[in-house]
Amino acid sequence: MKSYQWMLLALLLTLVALPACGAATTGGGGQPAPTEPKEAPTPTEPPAESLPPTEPAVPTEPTEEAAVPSEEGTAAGLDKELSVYNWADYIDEQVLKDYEAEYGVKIIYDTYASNEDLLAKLQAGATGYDVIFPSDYMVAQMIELGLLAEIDHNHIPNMKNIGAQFLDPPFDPGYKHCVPYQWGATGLAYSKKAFGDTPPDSWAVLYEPEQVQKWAEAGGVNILNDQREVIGEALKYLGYSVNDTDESHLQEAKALILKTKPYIKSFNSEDYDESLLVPGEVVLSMAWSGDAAQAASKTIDEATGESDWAFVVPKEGAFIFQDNVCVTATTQRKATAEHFLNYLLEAENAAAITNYTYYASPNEAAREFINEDILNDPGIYPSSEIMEKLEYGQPLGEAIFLYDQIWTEIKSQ
Ligand code: N2P
Repeated sequence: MKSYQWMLLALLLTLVALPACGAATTGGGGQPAPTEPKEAPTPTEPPAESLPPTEPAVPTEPTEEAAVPSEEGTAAGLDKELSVYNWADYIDEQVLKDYEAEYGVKIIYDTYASNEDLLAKLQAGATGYDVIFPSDYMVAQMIELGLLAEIDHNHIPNMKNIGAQFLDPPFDPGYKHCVPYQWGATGLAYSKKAFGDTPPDSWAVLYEPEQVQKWAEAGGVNILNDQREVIGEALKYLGYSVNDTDESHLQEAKALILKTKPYIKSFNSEDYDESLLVPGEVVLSMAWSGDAAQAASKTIDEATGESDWAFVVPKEGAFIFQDNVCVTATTQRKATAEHFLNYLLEAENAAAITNYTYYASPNEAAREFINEDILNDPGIYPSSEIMEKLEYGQPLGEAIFLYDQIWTEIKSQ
């Protein structure tokens, strides 16, 4: 482990050792903090299974057998609540409601805008979350920081639904801590009306000041509120890797972003499709593939069948991401969390999620339930030619501090 990671780990261990009442007040986004059921206060470290059985009245983690619901579909052995922390606008909430209704488990749901926000929340001592959805590089980083629990695949038989090419990712070999959720790419969402005959094909529309100024004046420009994305795509535009850690390259990227920033209307990665793209509050946005496709699907002109929004991966390339569902190291409801992961991997549920979010699914068995127009959309399932230009994020090591510093400067100027 590198020195900065030891520092983070030490900080984390100090924070998770704080009393549960403090930790229960860390909910984000103005939403209620996830709380433990009253009769089961959050134990502090070490985990419940290694504590001496001092208080028989306090329910401990359900046993393996008890976690499996009976054939009548009762929720025998499952916890009363499960705290789920996901990206904004990244699930069909009906799937959550169905789970609650079917198993009697109340889902406490909260959302975040970026991997870095998720990490910051956990490192600030939020021990109440059971299930989280980090991307590839963040899974690797969280494993190294001890933030994820190992899961028992005997409890997740629906892994059989996952395509073979997704089963052994480099960021979590053998998927010991997570299961795959959805994947996508980053690119440009643009208004077809505004761009007309000359659709964008390069990050230059966002990173060259005179170009972004033009689109700012034509109706507004949004970029994702995500440091890896904004810095990474600038690096890509400059011909470097999205994972570059060379300080001079990062300074070049920063200079580029600072020059274009005055023309950026908003940094929004949470509800930009719904609040900016669909109502035409902007004409151009850095966007994740599914969000762009969602906006496109919601702006189809009934008369022409044409949508207002289109999506393109710029010719310089961009991020590709594999998002995952993982169990936190601090969970006290691991069996329920695994049960929920397994539920998300049921073919119909995975399909319902993709049919709602418009992100690509690694779930092979779900394909037959996914809408044809989604399966055939090259913005959602890119061609092999586009795939070659996409690059997965990697953990940045010590360069994380430089990225943080650059991001703070960008956001504060
Ligand atoms: C959906 C969030 C997509 C997750 N709004 C990007 N990794």
